[in-house]
Amino acid sequence: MSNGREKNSQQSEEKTELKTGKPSRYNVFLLNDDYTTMEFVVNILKGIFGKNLTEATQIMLQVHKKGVGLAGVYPREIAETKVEAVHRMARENEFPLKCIMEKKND
Ligand code: TYC
Repeated sequence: MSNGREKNSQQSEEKTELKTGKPSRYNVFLLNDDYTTMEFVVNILKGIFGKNLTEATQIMLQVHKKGVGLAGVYPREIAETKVEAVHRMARENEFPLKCIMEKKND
């Protein structure tokens, strides 16, 4: 945990989870850029997000046309791991692909 704000948001998330009995879920989005290849994004969606070729192609094209697309919805720690995996794969392949996560409304 890197700062106070993150600690607070995690504490309030834990309180909500205790009250509702349900873990918070996070949307994980891929962002468009001009350099990452379509083939690489499809492979990320298949390999990291468990999509089949048809689903992966649809999501990749949504990102390419609209700028952003939903790759999956997960509990916080799994979402964090997915975001890191995308960034590590992108870095290793010298692509600028970005991936973000956003808490869903409880
Ligand atoms: N816009 C990229 C291209 O034309 C393809 C792309 C799609 C890149 C989705 C990133 O998340 C992304 N090669």
